[in-house]
Amino acid sequence: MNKKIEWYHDFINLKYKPKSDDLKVLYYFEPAKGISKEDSIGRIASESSTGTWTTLYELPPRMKKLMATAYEIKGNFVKVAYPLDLWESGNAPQLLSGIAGNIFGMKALNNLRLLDVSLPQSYIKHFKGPKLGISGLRKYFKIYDRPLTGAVLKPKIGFSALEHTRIAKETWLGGFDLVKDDENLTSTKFNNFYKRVDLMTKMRDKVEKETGEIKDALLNITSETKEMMKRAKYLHDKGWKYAMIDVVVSGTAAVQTLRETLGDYGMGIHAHRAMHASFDRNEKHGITMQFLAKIMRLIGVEQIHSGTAVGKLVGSKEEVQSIATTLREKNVKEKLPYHLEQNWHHIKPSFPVSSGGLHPGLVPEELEIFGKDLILLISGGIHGHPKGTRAGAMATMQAIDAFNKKISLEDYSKNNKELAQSLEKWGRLKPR
Ligand code: CAP
Ligand code: MG
Repeated sequence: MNKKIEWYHDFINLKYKPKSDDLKVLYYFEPAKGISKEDSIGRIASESSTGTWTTLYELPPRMKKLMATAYEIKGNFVKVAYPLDLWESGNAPQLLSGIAGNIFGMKALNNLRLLDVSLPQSYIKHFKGPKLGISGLRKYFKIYDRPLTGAVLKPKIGFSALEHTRIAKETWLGGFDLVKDDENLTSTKFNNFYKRVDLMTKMRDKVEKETGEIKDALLNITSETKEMMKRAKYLHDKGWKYAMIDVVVSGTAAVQTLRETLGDYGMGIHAHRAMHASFDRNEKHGITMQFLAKIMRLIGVEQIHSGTAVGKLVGSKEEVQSIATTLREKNVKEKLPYHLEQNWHHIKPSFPVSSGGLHPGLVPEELEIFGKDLILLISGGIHGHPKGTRAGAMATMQAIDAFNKKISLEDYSKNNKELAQSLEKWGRLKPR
């Protein structure tokens, strides 16, 4: 019985120096009881590349060159290098099926977390990245000195298309740039997508004329892929700059397809991340939000929800800042355990989106965390303003002004009554 039945250890070589066109992945791992570190690491590298659970009768010579190599182990962290030839050009789902696939379910591992991937130029050159990028969007809106602002209608779903449009008008007239659909609002009996777009288009034109400002909306096209393409065209025909997609539930393949479609129209994607917390919330297992953000920037969304640190949903300050770094910077330096180095080459930056439980009193802290290159979504926090949506949006814009002028909200609110009313209701509350 001393015949070799496994070849997992063939996937470990601590002397290996990754090649410049290798893909490198950082994992956190915890072996199951009775399994050594080497046995679990070998399984990670094997199952995510060319391996199987046992030795085989024959292997073509090519196989050696395609195997992944675990090359650095520090405590419970391991780095694995993957040869470029293992990967199909421009195929995001295939990458996930490998480095984020079966390995999460292996019995030999109690926990496994994919923290980050470092992608070589030879891999990213097959992806387009964002169509417009932060500077393209700023140029479109002619806004350079503050975050772009927006609000989701609340409650989430239930308004008719007409009611929806009336609230949108108030949001825009309060000074916001964007009005956003909620993640579970698509096209329903009581609020048909096409009707909503028709009414919103008329209202946008009216408000733009009245204010002289550029107004847009994040209308949710999430659906079966061909229907998404149809909805994208409809938005383009009506002159919208964005389409919104729930990117996790739609999947990377659909997002890639829509990046092509929308890119041809000169439009950008707003990426909502509904369902992300099912795989990124457990700190020991699953996939980080930062990794998801990286894949989405690669495919080419203009902006993606990144958490707030101070609002109602999970995500620490370090975590949201690491997501923002991945999305916005050209040359990311390694910062363990958050991210590996990444040179983005031709790929433009994307905006982080902060949303969830925000209100004007939290604006200074949020801008301190993210800086101004941000999409700031304040929803319940404007529609719940004591004087209504328009006053809530005004209070938010006043809070941004105060921050930019380095004046405290309390002082600024002396001459800005909407901000004063907002502070009276919520103060600096951090909702849970
Ligand atoms: C925010 C929101 C967003 C979440 C998404 C909601 O509403 O519309 O979907 O912010 O979370 O439904 O909760 P409020 P994240 O501003 O009224 O809380 O950005 O973390 O992905
Ligand atoms: Mg929502």
